[in-house]
Amino acid sequence: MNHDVYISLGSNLGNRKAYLQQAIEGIAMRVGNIIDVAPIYETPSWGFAGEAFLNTCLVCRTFLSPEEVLAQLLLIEQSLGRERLQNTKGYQSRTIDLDILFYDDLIINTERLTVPHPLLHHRKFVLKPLDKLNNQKVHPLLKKTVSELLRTTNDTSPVQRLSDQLTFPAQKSPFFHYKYIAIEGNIGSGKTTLATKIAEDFNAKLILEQFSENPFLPKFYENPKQYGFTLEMSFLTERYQQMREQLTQMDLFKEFVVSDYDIFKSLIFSKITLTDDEFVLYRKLFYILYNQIIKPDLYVFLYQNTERLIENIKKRGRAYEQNISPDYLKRIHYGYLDFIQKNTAIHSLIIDVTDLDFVKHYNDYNLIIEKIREK
Ligand code: PH2
Ligand code: MG
Ligand code: MG
Repeated sequence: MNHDVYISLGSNLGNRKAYLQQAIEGIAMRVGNIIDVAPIYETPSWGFAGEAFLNTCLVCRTFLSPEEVLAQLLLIEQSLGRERLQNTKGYQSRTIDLDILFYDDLIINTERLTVPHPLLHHRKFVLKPLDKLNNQKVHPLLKKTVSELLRTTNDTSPVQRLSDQLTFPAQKSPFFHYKYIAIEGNIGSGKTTLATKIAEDFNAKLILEQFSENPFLPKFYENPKQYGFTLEMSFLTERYQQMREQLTQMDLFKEFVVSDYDIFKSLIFSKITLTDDEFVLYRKLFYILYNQIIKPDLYVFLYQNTERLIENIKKRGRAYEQNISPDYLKRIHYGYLDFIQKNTAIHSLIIDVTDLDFVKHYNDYNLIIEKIREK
């Protein structure tokens, strides 16, 4: 499950803005995806005599429990040089302070953790940025919106908005633990569209299958028996060569890669298109090549029903595809499922896209991105 955690950030020692920025990077790495960050405010120290603070807050989507979030925030504070003096009463100046304000609408009262933050409504240095982030957020205990809390707080300190903004790294890659994602699916399931969109939005390297340049494909659809083996051989050679060229080990460390196929489809298709004898020979060669290739660390399979596949194939209107039979599509579908079930070493994610239109509807697209992120 995903949770929205609101976190307040404050610094009044050293390069305050740099500490806020580094804390954001830390939160993006260790806690979850940053949804939004408020502006920065300069605020007089509240509750003690000290240098002025820079304060802001952010909302972050996380899989961690509140306790786990707290543990991560403490680690980030430590790594940014936060010192907690023992045996001293009251507040101390600090390089960075990270506090949980809200965690969904949970109310928590343990020895280590009080959520919502118990002083939140008495602090303009919290309410002011929070109001910019989400003024309609309702305090689960006080049952008032942030906007009301800001209007009625008894804190009169002069908080001053700065013009500088913090940058947030969230959209760089939501898939930061994956280096290579293959998008797979039947003919017409939308894999190329999805892979292209992901590559654009998240600045990934895109590898697209060069099927359109395969001169055997139109011939094959007209005469499958005669051209099956030639077609499969030519696909395999092309795919192998492309993967060898594009998926060098170097790339894998530099950036994340998304492709609209995985080379295993060669075996899935040829099992259907070749005679038994041909297939045995083909499979031998296939594994020799397959073993030399870097495998995706996430295999996303788009499940689409046969009727919509045929609709999509009609829509894109490649002449040679128009006579593809429902039966052929069904056999390919089961070929894929069989592969996913048997190859347990593959980290796969099946996404049912039958009711989704990720081209037209941004929400549908986001749903797919969320599923990949969760995985
Ligand atoms: N944090 C405190 C105490 N006082 N005052 C300001 N202006 N900003 C803070 O973040 C802050 C404070 C305890 O955490
Ligand atoms: Mg605090
Ligand atoms: Mg604190």
